Amino acid sequence: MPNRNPNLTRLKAGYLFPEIARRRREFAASHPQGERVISLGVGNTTEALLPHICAGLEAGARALGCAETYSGYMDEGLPELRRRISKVYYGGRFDIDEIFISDGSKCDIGRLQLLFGADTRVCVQDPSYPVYVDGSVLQGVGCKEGAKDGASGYGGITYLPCTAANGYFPDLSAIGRGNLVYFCSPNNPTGAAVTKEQLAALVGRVRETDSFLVYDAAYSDYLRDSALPKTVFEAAGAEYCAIEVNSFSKSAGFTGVRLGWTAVPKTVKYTDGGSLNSDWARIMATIFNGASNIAQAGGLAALDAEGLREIRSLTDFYLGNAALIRSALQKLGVPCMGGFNSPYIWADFSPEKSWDVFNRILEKCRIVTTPGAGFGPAGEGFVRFSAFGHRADVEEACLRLERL
Ligand code: PGU
Repeated sequence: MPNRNPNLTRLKAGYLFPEIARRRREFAASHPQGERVISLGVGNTTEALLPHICAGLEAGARALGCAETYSGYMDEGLPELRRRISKVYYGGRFDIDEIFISDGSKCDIGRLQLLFGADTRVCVQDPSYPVYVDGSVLQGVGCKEGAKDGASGYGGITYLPCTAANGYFPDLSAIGRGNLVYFCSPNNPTGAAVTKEQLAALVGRVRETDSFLVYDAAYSDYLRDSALPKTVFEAAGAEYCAIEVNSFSKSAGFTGVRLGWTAVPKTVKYTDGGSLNSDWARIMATIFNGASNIAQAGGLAALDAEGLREIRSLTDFYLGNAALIRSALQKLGVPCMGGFNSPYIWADFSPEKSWDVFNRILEKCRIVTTPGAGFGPAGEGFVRFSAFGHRADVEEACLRLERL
């Protein structure tokens, strides 16, 4: 038998969201009677697809049943979809071969680690979406250094604390030479969204240190404050140091349909002048065979005028949920971040430990949340509330929170 990949051994615990699902099942099994559990845990969309976008998917499926319009492998994606993404999200600045269609941004985040070797030092916002760290550890990042300090972090990873004390924007001087920097705005889990000035400073620091920036804009369609940047490419010079991942999951409700993209400008180069774009094309051609053509037909519908109106109304709905959760927590005197420009509310219960708060909310209110410690050391003491839920469930959850 071959040996187990040692990087798997280095992962500290199970992936966060299945662990939460496991605890929820355990709780339900030991409490068969009483109120049902409401999930405000994983950020999973709950509302039905809106009609125009759904019709796009249906048309995509029907086209496969007809000899004239049947299609098979699609490699990098439908040219028209790539053109539309460039137009809608980037003002048309990218050629279609700079937009790579994928089966979702999580999958791209996992794959893109192949671009950079295990010797790369990775910087992440702390707290942040756990895939940046877990994906890096799986690729061997930090394997030479070993664990940082037991419970609170990994070697090879620089944690950039984002807390109330620094306005949820990190100290950029911690980014060193040739680092790979992950940055997510609006942020999961804190809900913090960068300003234009902060983004310019971030891109400036990344360039000054010859680093790379992977910008995760999965929640950009939740931005309502028009002064806030919707993409990293609004910052001057980002086209030389950044790539952007994005998704239809949280905008069009495609969490189960699976469709996303990565924008990789041809102007982003390695230190030796090699092109990231051609390496990304090589990796995608080798280990990915294209997103579903049905999903891509849905994506095309999502990005025409009617589809964009539907995206707006769906994201408005979830933002409405976020406002309800935020005000219920504020009534209880719990300090909160997020909930505006973001579907997540980041609630401060410190000094109580995150998993203790998670258990207390589950037991007293029968609501599932996500413990902040699962997003990084600086998340300890917090829990994240997701605004993805049916309105009646969110209203019921808000009433139950009064029991805390
Ligand atoms: N990027 C960020 C910042 C995310 O929060 C998520 C989903 C993704 C990417 C993945 O999007 P896809 O395009 O659908 O692949 N985060 C959710 C779901 C949990 C998970 O493990 O992906 C969350 O609850 O944080």
